[in-house]
Amino acid sequence: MHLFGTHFGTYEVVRDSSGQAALQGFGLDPQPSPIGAAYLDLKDHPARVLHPMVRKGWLAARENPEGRGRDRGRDEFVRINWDEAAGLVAGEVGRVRTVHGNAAIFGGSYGWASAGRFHHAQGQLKRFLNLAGGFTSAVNTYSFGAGAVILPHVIGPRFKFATDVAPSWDQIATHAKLLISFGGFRLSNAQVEAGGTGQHRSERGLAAAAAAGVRIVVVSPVRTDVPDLPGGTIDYIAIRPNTDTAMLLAMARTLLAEGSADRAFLARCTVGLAELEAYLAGESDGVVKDAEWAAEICGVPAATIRDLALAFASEPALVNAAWSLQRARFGEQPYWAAIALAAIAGHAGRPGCGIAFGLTSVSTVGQPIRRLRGPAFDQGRNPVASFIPVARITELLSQPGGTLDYNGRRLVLPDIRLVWWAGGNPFHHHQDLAGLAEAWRRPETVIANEPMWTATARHADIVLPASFPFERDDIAASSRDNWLIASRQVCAPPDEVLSDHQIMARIAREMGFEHAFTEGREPREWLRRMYDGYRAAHAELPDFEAFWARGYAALDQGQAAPAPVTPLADFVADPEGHPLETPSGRIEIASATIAGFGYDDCPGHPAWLAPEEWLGSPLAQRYPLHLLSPQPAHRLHSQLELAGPSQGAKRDGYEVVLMHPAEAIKRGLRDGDIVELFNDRGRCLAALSSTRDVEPGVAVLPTGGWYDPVEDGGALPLDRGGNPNSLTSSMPTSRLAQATAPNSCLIEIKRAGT
Ligand SMILES: Nc1nc2c(c(=O)[nH]1)N[C@H]1C(S)=C(S)[C@@H](COP(=O)(O)OP(=O)(O)OC[C@H]3O[C@@H](n4cnc5c(=O)[nH]c(N)nc54)[C@H](O)[C@@H]3O)O[C@H]1N2
Ligand SMILES: Nc1nc2c(c(=O)[nH]1)N[C@H]1C(S)=C(S)[C@@H](COP(=O)(O)OP(=O)(O)OC[C@H]3O[C@@H](n4cnc5c(=O)[nH]c(N)nc54)[C@H](O)[C@@H]3O)O[C@H]1N2
Ligand SMILES: [Mo]
Repeated sequence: MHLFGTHFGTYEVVRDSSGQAALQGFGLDPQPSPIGAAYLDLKDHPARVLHPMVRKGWLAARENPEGRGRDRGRDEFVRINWDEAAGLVAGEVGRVRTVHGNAAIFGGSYGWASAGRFHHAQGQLKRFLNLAGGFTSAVNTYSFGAGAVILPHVIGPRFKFATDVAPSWDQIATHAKLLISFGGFRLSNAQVEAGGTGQHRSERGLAAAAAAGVRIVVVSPVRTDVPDLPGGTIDYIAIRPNTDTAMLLAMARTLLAEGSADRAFLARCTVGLAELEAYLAGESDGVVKDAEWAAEICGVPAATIRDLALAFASEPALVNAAWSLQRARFGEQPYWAAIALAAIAGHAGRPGCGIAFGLTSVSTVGQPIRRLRGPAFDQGRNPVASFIPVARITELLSQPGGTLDYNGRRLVLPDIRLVWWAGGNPFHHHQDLAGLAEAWRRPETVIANEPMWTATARHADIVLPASFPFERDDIAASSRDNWLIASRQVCAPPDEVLSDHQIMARIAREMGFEHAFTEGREPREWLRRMYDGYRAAHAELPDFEAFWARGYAALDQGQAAPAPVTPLADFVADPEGHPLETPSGRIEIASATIAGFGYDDCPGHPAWLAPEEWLGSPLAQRYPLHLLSPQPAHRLHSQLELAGPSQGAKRDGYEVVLMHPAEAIKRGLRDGDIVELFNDRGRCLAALSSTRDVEPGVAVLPTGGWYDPVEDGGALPLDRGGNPNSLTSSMPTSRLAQATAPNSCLIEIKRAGT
């Protein structure tokens, strides 16, 4: 079977009588996504990068690195050939490492690139840079940056990733009676998994739980986070954005104060209850964190909070929080508070109960699949120790020699002279893009491997044309999915377009280490080697030839039912025999380690801290709308933005912002108006959809619109592409995780051109 693996899942390649290829959903996938089928729309798109290109101003200042970045992002490019490109790039890498040292090269290069594990752009770049002496790197993700730092403190490093925390859907359907989800279930997100999937099963898992009689309650500022499910109803509770921690704490306080806490469980499995209980009782600040207190903050009636808390404690129950909650200021807190609540109710570690983070945020959370180590391409070892938490890129570029607190350490920021990005789009994904653009002009050279003229490519000096995933052979796989896909080339790339592997090999040749980079292997041999390495741990898999001919392989296929998953079960059954990997060996409701860091933005137990930007802050007088920027339903971040589904979802060519009709009327706006969203950081355009799906005071603009700033005489540039990061703040979640916090952002909206 001829298959193509993408982050949206797997597609069958079909051809018409003239040989023209098209993609259709994989026959074994019960619910293929229509979005990934549009990949081939990009094949001949005019926005493709077809040749190596170099920025004019950079070339003119070639001999003088100082100030060379001044016009970066505003300049024109000229075409060069691959020999020239390889010479320029090798020359710069050589110069920078000799003059400034390898730490002056930033190769953190965050981004989703392709689902294929061999041609994954970052892996290729990092292997190359490691062989060249190393680079300053980045840790953690934009997706789960706060979660991945707080969870190891609270439940141990084994539970750093959301896929390892959630009970499986089958267990939830069988054992839970109540599922409360903060941030709900935005099902369009479950189409996606890094590395792809053979079978989409999340929506079915949720529907089966509802059909089995699990009562589901969604707490969210957006009604569409309640999906339409055949055979089940889901209750909706409207909440003010960023106030979930207050509600969770008030639920905890209710149980503790009203005799509904599972004290025996708490004594056996947790530490730190006394600190949290004292805080909730107001011993330190005189404020009792009860339901009435939270109601003022969240806009949820006190009786609703109290009733939900008591229901949660009285039956087998599970609390879920979407990943979006931790992509907000103090995003560590709602996760910590949710764990505390599940522990206070005594649910943690019980089958189908306890906690989950991101059921439906991506497709693998809640899947009953054993943890796998996907086939991996060897990146080598990075001898350079300097790194940033990934979302501190603006600080890194603008504050050489500065320091950054992070998870109990103090990092010193190196002086970055060369930035190389492959497979990511920081001018889509980072917050406060005007701030990034300014910091981005400081380095002497920026190189980008890109298939398309994205905003990042336009902000580079040397642009190297990379092939699309459908233009090469690869193996698509994800570490929490049982499918391996033989992702085979659909068509050849244009003449001067190379895969990232070929690009890096070409430059390695120029620098004299091509053989170390390729080890003399052709890509097909690399695929075989990766597959064989994986098969060594999974002997039931067929050999490479059989896998390649068949098009896929699936572990655990043919079993009557995949093994159910109940995280923390061993621990709860025997806390002494199976301690957690936390300092106490137990669930840390309060953490002496975190308290010891002395961070006022992340105290030693879960706490309500008011963000600088939320509907209750003074700034809301001037900017009275809370902007949320969820994941786009019709594309993957900025990828596929120019393909059919994403273009079709626009109105009059603009991204669509959602706002409540009462807010539209207040501003004299009507559905379909082209509006300007603005605050002190930026301005962008979108078409207004006036809808009761969002609560008053909230505006929703998905991510991924291509950043396209123009100078129109206003104080700040105007982004015509409707990228919410023209407005968001790059303030971190806290000093603990230093993670991204785009969901704490206040704005105002007015008719465009007024
Ligand atoms: N406001 C706001 N901002 C956010 C978020 C939010 O919730 N709100 N979410 C954040 C999150 S969770 C994430 S994960 C990030 C995502 O941010 P990114 O991962 O940076 O977004 P993508 O658009 O997937 O960028 C991938 C880039 O790789 C290119 N590419 C694709 N295939 C290849 C290849 O084979 N080779 C090369 N060289 N390039 C390739 C694509 O053209 C694209 O430009 O965004 C973050 N930004
Ligand atoms: N189609 C598609 N799917 C994707 C992606 C994509 O680009 N396209 N990206 C993937 C990636 S990289 C990631 S990390 C995941 C992200 O998965 P999530 O982080 O879970 O997704 P979001 O869409 O950002 O947010 C989900 C919902 O949270 C709600 N929400 C936001 N803020 C708050 C709040 O303060 N309180 C409450 N109660 N609710 C809130 C919003 O209404 C939103 O609909 O999605 C993945 N799935
Ligand atoms: Mo993400």
